[in-house]
Amino acid sequence: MGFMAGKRALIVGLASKRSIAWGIAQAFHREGAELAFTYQNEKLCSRVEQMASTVGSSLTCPLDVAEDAEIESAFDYLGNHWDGLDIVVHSVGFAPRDQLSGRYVDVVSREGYRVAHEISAYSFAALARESRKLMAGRNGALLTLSYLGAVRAIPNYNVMGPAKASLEANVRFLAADLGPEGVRVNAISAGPIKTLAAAGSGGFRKILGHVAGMTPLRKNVTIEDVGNAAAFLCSDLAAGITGEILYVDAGYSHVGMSLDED
Ligand code: NAD
Ligand code: 0WE
Repeated sequence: MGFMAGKRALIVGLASKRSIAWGIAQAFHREGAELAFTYQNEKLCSRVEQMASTVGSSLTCPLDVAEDAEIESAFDYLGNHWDGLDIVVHSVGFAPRDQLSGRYVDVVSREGYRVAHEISAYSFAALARESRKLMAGRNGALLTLSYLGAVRAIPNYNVMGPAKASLEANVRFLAADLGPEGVRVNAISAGPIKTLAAAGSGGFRKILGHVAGMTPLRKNVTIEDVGNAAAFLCSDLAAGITGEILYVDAGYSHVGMSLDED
């Protein structure tokens, strides 16, 4: 029996088989959890339904985290099918494309800043708030995905850096608030992975090569690596861990220099 048997999890942020959310879904399924998924818009509906079915799930509903009403109706939908919920995974990040290339000081705008923070950081707190009723009285866990740009200045990541810093602060504040209710709140800070959200291919290949040469494990992490760490953090194996930012980055964040890069 898997170490997540009997757990019910909602996964927000599945877009393709390369999504980090997909690595998480597969690990959760392997460990015996029951799954539900949301999709951002109708364009993604059939793809998400199809992927859900391969991990034994027929629970899917729309959720654009920019819309309060959609957040509420997603949890209403779940409440109509499940009598409780143990896990919410937030694997959502977005800034307007014009924010993600060029010098931060040149491209940052009021609107870009607002959207990045609303979609990438506020939405985690909003999901936490709306999930409370269904998660009451269980050993619940909330998980989000961050990136090193929260704590280091990384070229072109720009306003997503401040947004991830805000997301990580959300982890600590939510952990403090929800701990007494038995809900743990953590983040995984993942190394770069080539997903749809991983910016235009050329530049990203360079990042992947740099990281693989520099990092203690001399590799890039995979969605499977992140999925396995996520399964641990959201299971009772991690009952003593909350408010944590767990780096799943092959050790990159711990080194300052490598003498045999590339
Ligand atoms: P992805 O493109 O597969 O997933 C991003 C998801 O965000 C998509 O499913 C998209 O539908 C969803 N999304 C965007 N705006 C939304 C909205 N308004 N409402 C609902 N959903 C919305 O890419 P990914 O790399 O799997 O990204 C998942 C998370 O992992 C993000 O938070 C990202 O910042 C983080 N992350 C990614 C990497 C990486 O290198 N790929 C590294 C560290 C952290
Ligand atoms: O968090 C991310 C990706 C975030 C992201 C990506 C996009 C592309 C499409 C947010 N918003 C958008 N908006 C779009 O229109 N990562 C950690 C992956 C990533 O993105 C980078 C990186 C890394 C790593 C952008 C620049 C530099 C490095």
